Amino acid sequence: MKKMMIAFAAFGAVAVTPAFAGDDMAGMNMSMKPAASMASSNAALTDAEVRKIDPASGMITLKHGALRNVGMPAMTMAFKAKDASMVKQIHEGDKVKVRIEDVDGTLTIVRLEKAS
Ligand SMILES: [Cu+2]
Repeated sequence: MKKMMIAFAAFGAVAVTPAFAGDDMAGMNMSMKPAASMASSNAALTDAEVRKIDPASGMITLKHGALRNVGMPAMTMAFKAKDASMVKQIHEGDKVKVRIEDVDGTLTIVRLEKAS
């Protein structure tokens, strides 16, 4: 009887260890996802200058530096502003820092800060 108990205890330990390891891995994956998305929202900002603002369409024309994440060299072009509030907080000629991302196929200003 004593031998059976030891055998059960040993079996139990072996069976439980991989399960715990699996939970650990799942926990790590869960905690890494928010970190990855935070890295995305804190991604590098690119210097740009506001050339034209069209409040009606929510488009902002920027003379922008190279945008590595969307594979675009420096140029002047219009972008969709993610929030209408972006259009209100800037004026033509302002120096800004922006994050441009491809949102469902539309190059969109997802972050906009005034450069000081
Ligand atoms: Cu461009």
